[in-house]
Amino acid sequence: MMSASLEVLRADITTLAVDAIVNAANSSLLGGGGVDGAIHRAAGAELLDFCRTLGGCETGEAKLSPGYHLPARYVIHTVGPIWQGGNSGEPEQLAACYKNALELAAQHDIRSLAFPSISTGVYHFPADAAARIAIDTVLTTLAQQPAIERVLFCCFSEADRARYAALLTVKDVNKPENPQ
Ligand code: AR6
Repeated sequence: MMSASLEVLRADITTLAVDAIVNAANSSLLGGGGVDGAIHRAAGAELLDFCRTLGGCETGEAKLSPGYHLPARYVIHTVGPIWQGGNSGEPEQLAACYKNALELAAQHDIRSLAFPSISTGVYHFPADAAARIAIDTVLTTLAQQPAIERVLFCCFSEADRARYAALLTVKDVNKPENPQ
């Protein structure tokens, strides 16, 4: 039985004091725009220096770094798929991002983490489909990872926050184990 709490909030992910924040990076892991750029700016130049040692990251995989100047202790870098119409494995690759990030977290005793809406910005994955994959994959993976206590879906827009909130309410995920 899953005992973790799933929460939705609208925030800049770089401000969150969780064990790890997840970065929607690109395969170079050498920074970019969007949430990736914000994380590198807030973490400081040490993050880029460390990422140079990681040798990049395949789509759907995840790699760990320290958080440096962030309030979060770690950053989990993952690379979402670029949307190409949906028939090129994008849904499975996006699910792999969430699954691999959570499994990497569990291996490093990370108990609380925050995800951005991976691939829904520059990579153009449709936001509703992406949110459903994010929630379903987190629920499925957490059932195998009882040490993870708290997962935050960190939305940047009010529309995205409302979308996640509606999907989580339908699933009733925080009841009855975690009445709020
Ligand atoms: N906090 C939380 N969410 C954010 C923030 C923030 N500070 N900034 C943006 N978002 P994107 P992708 C949201 O484009 O689609 C980069 O250049 C944003 O509104 O950051 O996976 C990488 O280097 C959207 O909902 O990532 C890659 O090249 C979500 O984060 C490429 O973009 C993801 O948007 C990856 O594209």
